[in-house]
Amino acid sequence: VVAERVAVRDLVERARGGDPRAVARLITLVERADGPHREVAQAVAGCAGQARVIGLTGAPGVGKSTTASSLVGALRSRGERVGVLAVDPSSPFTGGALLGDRIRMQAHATDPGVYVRSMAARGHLGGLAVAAPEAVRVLEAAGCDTVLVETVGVGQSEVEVVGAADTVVVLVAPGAGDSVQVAKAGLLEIGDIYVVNKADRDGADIVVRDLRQAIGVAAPEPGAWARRIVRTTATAGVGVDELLEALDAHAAWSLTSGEGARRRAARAATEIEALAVARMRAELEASWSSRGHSAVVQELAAEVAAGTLDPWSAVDRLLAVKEA
Ligand SMILES: Nc1nc2c(ncn2[C@@H]2O[C@H](COP(=O)(O)OP(=O)(O)OP(=O)(O)O)[C@@H](O)[C@H]2O)c(=O)[nH]1
Ligand SMILES: [Mg+2]
Repeated sequence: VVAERVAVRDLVERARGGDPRAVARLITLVERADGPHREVAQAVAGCAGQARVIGLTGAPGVGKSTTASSLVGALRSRGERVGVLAVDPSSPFTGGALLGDRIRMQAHATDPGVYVRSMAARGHLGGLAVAAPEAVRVLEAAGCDTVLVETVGVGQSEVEVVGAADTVVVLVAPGAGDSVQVAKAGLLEIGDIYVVNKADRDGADIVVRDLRQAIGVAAPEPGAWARRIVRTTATAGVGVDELLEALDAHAAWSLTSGEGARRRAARAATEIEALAVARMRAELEASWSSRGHSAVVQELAAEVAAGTLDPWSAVDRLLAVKEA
């Protein structure tokens, strides 16, 4: 453990100095969560809140990675250091997303001011709700001014991960079913900025009109953030300046309104709760397995299946076994 602590401190030091391999190694430690991840957490805790975290979400293929890549370009020309996390909650592997993102991020592949990384859940305690913000802190420790978090897909856990960002960007594009998907996934509630990408295609106007209607941009409450809709053609870099301007406006509003601080606290609360529940579950399972609980579960299950016991009472008995 002592050796690991020293190694972690050394890694964090190298990450601070901008060594991309050290950053990659630290994120792997965070992601796997079976080594000195607590040392990593302690070492980078002080860096919390140093970067602005921008979440990008939307249906598969809508243009998140392409948009992220052009944003990276714009932020780099301001001299910022940028991190990109592509998060795939549904996959245990850092697989498919990575390949496409590597291609789309190729323009930045040799830029030492850009870190691109894919992450999957991989059985982390508390899942990506814990691992993703920890990885963000690693990137903050590495001196990133902005971290872009892109999720693959639009399921519940994606919304959770991206919803924890300082600014949430929801992307839509002309194409059948897309606005339906957005509405279904609850993305109409979480977006601070809506990007209608692929504006070079037919139907972009209709998407803008539908969105405007759906999110009611016309009438924000006094002092509230007026949600914006930005059109982009990410492949050509068109609209990226407007997107960046909207992002800056939201960052400024977050600061003056106190919403930024509120979100960060909420994000930390989510992390703590996810970790606590995961730890309790692990402790419970460990205690059960040491008491042969699977036999007890099987007995109870037989009774529930036979209709001689209800599942609530079965749990009462199961927990009584644990506490006994
Ligand atoms: N015509 C057009 N095509 C675009 C635009 N933006 C992205 N694309 C294309 O759409 C495809 C998907 O783009 P990505 O950026 O990978 O989309 P994504 O949302 O990251 O996709 P996943 O990560 O797989 O969910 C690629 O072939 C892009 O070249 C655009 O503005 N116009
Ligand atoms: Mg992508």
